[in-house]
Amino acid sequence: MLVYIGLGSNLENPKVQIEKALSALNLSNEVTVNKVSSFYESKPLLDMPGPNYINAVCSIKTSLDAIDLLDVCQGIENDQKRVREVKWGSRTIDLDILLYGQQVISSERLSIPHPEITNRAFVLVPMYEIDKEIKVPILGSIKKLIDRVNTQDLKKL
Ligand code: PH2
Ligand code: MG
Ligand code: MG
Repeated sequence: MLVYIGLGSNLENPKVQIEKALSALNLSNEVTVNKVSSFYESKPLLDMPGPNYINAVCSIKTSLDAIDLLDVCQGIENDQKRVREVKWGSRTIDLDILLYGQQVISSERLSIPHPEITNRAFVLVPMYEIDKEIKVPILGSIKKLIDRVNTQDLKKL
């Protein structure tokens, strides 16, 4: 299965946090990191207080089902000492499963495609960078989605 994962961090050396998470993903059983986007910097959403974020997207190949992959992602978040306090608050690392093949999943723990995908330039732009032909189930082509967001405040590093 080809899966897209969004990575984000705004604490404790964000670039290193993202690098660490990418190696941890690649070292996980049944996960191979395929492509990795550039890193992008942006302000926290909704003018939340806190340092700027670094975001990136990777594609992986995996034989894990979506829930087992979520466990892997949350294990990595825990290993990198993520603390869950406020919703959308600052974090050392966030791993979001954006797309799981062309599957649509709506369960208590997982919503795929990731429900916020359409609003977030820091997700759409790196996705488009690694694969210009992505089709997001229900929502349409990555190209069409990108045309609808403001990409001006996103800085490619
Ligand atoms: N993630 C959030 C909240 N706000 N802002 C930016 N720029 N990048 C993020 O990854 C991000 C955010 C919660 O997941
Ligand atoms: Mg997130
Ligand atoms: Mg998350």
